[in-house]
Amino acid sequence: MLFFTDDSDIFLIYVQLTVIVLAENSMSLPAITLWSDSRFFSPYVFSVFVALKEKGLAFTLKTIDLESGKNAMPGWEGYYLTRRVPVLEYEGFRLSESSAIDEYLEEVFAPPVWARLYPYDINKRALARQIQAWLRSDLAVIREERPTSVVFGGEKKTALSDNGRMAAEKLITTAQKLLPQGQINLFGEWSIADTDLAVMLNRLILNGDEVPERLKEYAAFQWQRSSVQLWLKLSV
Ligand SMILES: N[C@@H](CCC(=O)N[C@@H](CS)C(=O)NCC(=O)O)C(=O)O
Repeated sequence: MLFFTDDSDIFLIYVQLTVIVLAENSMSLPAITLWSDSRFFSPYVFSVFVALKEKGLAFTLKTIDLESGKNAMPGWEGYYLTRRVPVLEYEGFRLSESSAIDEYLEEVFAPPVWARLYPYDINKRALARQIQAWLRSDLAVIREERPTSVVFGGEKKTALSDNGRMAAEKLITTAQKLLPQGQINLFGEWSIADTDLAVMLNRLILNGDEVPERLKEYAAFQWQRSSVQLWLKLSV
C-alpha cells in the first residue's frame, strides 16, 4: 500500500514514471526513415517532417531526385506504393500519402506520452482531417500557379489567372471563417492542419499576392515553429 503525504509526492512519482516511460521509448525506438524530394520543396514531405519533429522523434532523412524520374523506377523503396514522396519506413513497414502518415504517427506515437498532432476533441479532430483532405484535393490552380518553389525557394510568379483568383478568394474566405479575428491556431492549440493551411496561404503571401493582414499574421506565426524552421534550413 502506498501513502502520499501531499500533492508534491504524487507529482514526483508522476515525473519519475514519465521519465521511465520516455527513457524506455527512446531506448527501444526502431529506426524511422523519411523519404523526401531532393530539393525539399514537397509540401507533403514537409507535413510529415514537421509531424516527426513535433513528436520529438529521431529519424533518417533520405532523398530521391524526382526530376530524374528515379521515383518511378523499380528499386526505389516507394515504387510499389505510390511512386511519390513522402514515404515513411518504420519497423519494416512502408507508408505513402502524407496525411495517412501523419495520422499513423499520431496512433503509433500517441498522446499524451508523445506530443499531440491532432486536436483532443473528436469534432475538432475530424475538422483537422477535413482541412488536410481539402487542401490536398481542392485549390489545384493555386498549387499550379503558386508552386512551393515560391514558398521554399523564394521564386516569384506572374499574376494569377482568373481561375487562380477565384481559388485564392475561396481559400481566403474559408481560412477567415476557420480563423476568427485574433485566433492564432485553428483549434486553440497547434495542430498539423495549421502547418498545412499555412503552406497554402504562404503560396500567395510569399509571392506578394493580396491576402488579408490577419491571415498573413497567422501564417507568419505558424512559420516561427522550430519544426518549420528546421525544414526551411534544408530547402535553401
Ligand atoms: N497526396 C500525396 C501527394 C504526394 C505528391 O504529390 N508528391 C510529389 C512531390 S510533392 C511527388 O512525389 N511527385 C512525383 C511524381 O508524382 O512522380 C501526399 O499527400 O503525400
